[in-house]
Amino acid sequence: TNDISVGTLRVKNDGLRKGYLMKKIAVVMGSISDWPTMQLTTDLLDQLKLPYERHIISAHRMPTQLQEFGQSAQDAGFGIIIAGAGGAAHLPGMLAANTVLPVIGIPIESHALHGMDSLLSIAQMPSGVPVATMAIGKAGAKNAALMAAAMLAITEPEVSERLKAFRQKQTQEAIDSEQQF
Ligand code: RP5
Repeated sequence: TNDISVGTLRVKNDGLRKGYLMKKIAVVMGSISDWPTMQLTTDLLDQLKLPYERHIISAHRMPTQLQEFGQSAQDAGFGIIIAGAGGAAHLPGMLAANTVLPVIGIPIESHALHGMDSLLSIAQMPSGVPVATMAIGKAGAKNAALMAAAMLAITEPEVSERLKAFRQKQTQEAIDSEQQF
């Protein structure tokens, strides 16, 4: 069946992986004021040993740079874009409009509307250009890293193992928390 061929192919590829370059993740934010949230994404990417670059690109203050980044992202070796923005958050959607790479959106928790504005701006993409939207704020920032890892894990067995170890540790910590309760 197809499943068996895919499994066999993965095993064979494992033997040929030396020197293979894993796709990078682009972590893009609309402003340096988003960094305290977006740092939770890069902390997890560090923990999972995933290659990434971080960039500040404002959709409304740097529209030309946004377009250039989106259009060159695939050739630059990126496989996934994680984009965080707040308010009328156009960054994830406009990056997605300029590339076919998967874009994971993080709605930053804004002051005025507590991130509901960011969430709706990112999640409610009209059909044709999707953005995989995470939760508002810190949970979304962490889950974006885990979602990117899960995407890479489709073809990267080591990443899959690291994700499984992360889940096991998390489960153990939840079990242990009862002892300290
Ligand atoms: C968005 O506007 C940014 O993503 C940020 O969340 C929000 C406010 O930006 P600053 O005015 O703090 O630079 O573009």
